[in-house]
Amino acid sequence: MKLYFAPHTCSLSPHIVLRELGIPFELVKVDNQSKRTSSGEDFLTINPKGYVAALATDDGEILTEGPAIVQYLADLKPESGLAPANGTWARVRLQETLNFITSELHAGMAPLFNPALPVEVKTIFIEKLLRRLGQIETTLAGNSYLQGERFSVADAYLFTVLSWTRFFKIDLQQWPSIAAYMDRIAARASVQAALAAEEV
Ligand SMILES: N[C@@H](CCC(=O)N[C@@H](CS)C(=O)NCC(=O)O)C(=O)O
Repeated sequence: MKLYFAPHTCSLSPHIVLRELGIPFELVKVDNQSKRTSSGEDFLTINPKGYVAALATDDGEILTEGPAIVQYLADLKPESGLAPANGTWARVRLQETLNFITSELHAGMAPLFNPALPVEVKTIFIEKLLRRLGQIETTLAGNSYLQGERFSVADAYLFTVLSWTRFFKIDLQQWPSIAAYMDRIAARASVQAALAAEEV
């Protein structure tokens, strides 16, 4: 199994999940500007969409799209509890949450990285993001993790995306439950190992 990643990006989420599961894998760094891997491969031949994360599975598939990758990985080891069984309401709720993170938070934040975005447009995106963070705060006020009292793949993804708020000077301390949650997730061995491995 190979995970194509770029530091400080959404590929951190499947990276954390791989470490949570204890599945052997190889990390392959991608330069998102040149679209070359660290060994000089043309990344566009691996993922023609040109973005991380991409997972090369042991049976020869290339899987892209973070929410699909983390669910595929969790299902390799159902006993991990990182995703509830398919066909249950708990799984549908997990998918609902992953979709919220990907479409409302991840896609809502992505334009803010564009230095050409006019400040008025940036303000509109930030205002919407702040409303969404308020909704996350409400969820986390009564739960240690997004799906209740158990860490799931959605937490790996939310942690990843919320860590970008530092680039936009959004102080997470204004939401006490989110701030405590970020500390809780950051303390996990999988997260610390993933962050350290991505800095090499
Ligand atoms: N829909 C994709 C989006 C992936 C994505 O936005 N990847 C970013 C990093 S967070 C990237 O590699 N961007 C480089 C590019 O689009 O050229 C997913 O959810 O996995």
